Amino acid sequence: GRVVDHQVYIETLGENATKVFEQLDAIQIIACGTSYHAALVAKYWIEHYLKLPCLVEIASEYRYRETAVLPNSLFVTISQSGETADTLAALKKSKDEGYLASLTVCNSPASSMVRESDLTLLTRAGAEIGVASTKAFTAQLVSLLLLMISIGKAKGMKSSIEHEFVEALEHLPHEIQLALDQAKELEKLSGAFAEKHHTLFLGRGQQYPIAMEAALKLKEISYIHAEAYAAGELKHGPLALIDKEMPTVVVAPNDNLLEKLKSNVEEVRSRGGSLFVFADKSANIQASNGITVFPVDSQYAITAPMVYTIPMQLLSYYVAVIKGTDVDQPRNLAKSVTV
Ligand code: F1P
Repeated sequence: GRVVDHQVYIETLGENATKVFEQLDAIQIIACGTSYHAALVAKYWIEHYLKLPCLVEIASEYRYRETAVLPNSLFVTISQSGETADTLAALKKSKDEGYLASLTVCNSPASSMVRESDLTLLTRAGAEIGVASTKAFTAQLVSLLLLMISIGKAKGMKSSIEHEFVEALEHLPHEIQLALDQAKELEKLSGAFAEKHHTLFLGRGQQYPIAMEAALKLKEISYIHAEAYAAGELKHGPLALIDKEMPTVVVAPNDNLLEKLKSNVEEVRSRGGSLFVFADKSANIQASNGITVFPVDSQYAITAPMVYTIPMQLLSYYVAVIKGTDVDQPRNLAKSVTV
């Protein structure tokens, strides 16, 4: 419930950061798993608000391929542990590739990635017990938003935009609490997923990576096959999967993509699929036969990804509880993948 002190966070980057930010013309972000999904949200923000090209790639591909670097690029790694072998190898590889500098967004101050990076932004999420990353993810998103503000300031971003983002961040603990208060309703909803073998998650814009993260959480802790698609991609293949055995979760954006998303909802409903739409109260999506609407309080578009993440994580949690899987220690997974 504490208010975000964005100055403190930005200062953890150190004095050299501003000089690098003034010079940069592009950003390359590398990460794995949940951290990769945080990177994808940052891409939407950085390209939308800063108009800077932002490339995002999973570390296990980047580290092994021939890469071409955009001029004046900043190389960013995101990692909860700071020890993930693929991300660390990508960071080491980047040193000979002509980047302006490297920056790690990391939870662990004593980690290898922090040691190997020119700049560090600590997420300060505290120790995470579960293997599946949860609070590290929302903390990464907050940190990446602060990073964007920091780069924006060095690039002459309007102070009115900065104030709007800081206001959204100050409001965030309250909105997260409201989302957590909905746990009981999510528990009730979870039964509809626990009895199925598959789930489809749909999102658009900055909520598309949130749909990807929701699918990953369901896979990781409840062992249910889940896939995420950008809603506009539905008609290019996944519509063929829709029937009454395939629940579809929609992470609705509260921005100008909402109208497009409503037509995607109709595409699923008219084919007999059952829909669970997580949407802002003002979105005006009507519950009906086949459509369950779950209201989410999210006043600011910029922080909506953090807010919508909470019901997604809780849903996976309650599905896992019904299925009796080990939520903290899922089979076959390790907290830190160091090989
Ligand atoms: C990346 C990651 C986590 C996931 C699991 C395996 O770790 O894919 O997102 O939850 O623990 O590793 P990291 O680089 O963010 O520490």
